[in-house]
Amino acid sequence: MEINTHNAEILLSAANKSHYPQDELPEIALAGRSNVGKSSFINTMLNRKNLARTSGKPGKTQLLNFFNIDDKMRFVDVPGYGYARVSKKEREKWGRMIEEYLTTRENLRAVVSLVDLRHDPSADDVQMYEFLKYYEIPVIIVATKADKIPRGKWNKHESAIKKKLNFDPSDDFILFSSVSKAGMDQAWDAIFEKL
Ligand SMILES: Nc1nc2c(ncn2[C@@H]2O[C@H](COP(=O)(O)OP(=O)(O)OP(=O)(O)O)[C@@H](O)[C@H]2O)c(=O)[nH]1
Ligand SMILES: [Mg+2]
Repeated sequence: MEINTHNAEILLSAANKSHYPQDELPEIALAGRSNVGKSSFINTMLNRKNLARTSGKPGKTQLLNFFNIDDKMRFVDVPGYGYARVSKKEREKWGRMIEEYLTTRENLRAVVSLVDLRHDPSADDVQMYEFLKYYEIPVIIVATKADKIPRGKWNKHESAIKKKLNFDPSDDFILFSSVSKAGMDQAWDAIFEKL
């Protein structure tokens, strides 16, 4: 399939199923802790500065944001988890929204699950990975902010993350940076493979 990845636009934002696009286009969802770099990942992959809005302020993305890519596929930016300053009620609302999408969406082909290369995965990161494995949703782990770690230490950090996640070696694991664009081609290869 030929996809012009530069031909991208925000399509719509949805809080629940009734607002999802109604067609058969394959979707790749982005999951990860608030501030891990999901929106930056989308911008980098699509070669755009601020298509998916990013900020230093965590909790910026609050709905499911669907991005149309060349009328052939979509990215779905999912609000981050683990942001401390949200109420229990908001957390529950978030949980229902993301669970509904991940467990019922037939268009979903894979989840790009982002973790921060600098740190051990959080309990929420581990839970997300276990959730995706449980529902047999194909997962691509992207360890982001690799530019903040010297290359000589990448392996050590990768091993620590894999261990903590109980990583399944049949899944993809990609070291990524939105600053240097390291891992971008590999990430596209992994995504195209899932479509
Ligand atoms: N150095 C570096 N900074 C990054 C990278 N990716 C993201 N950032 C920065 O991290 C901060 C958060 O990035 P976002 O892309 O907004 O994170 P998010 O996961 O979409 O956050 P929420 O929408 O709150 O869930 C921003 O200041 C980004 O510039 C990266 O690869 N390297
Ligand atoms: Mg975001």
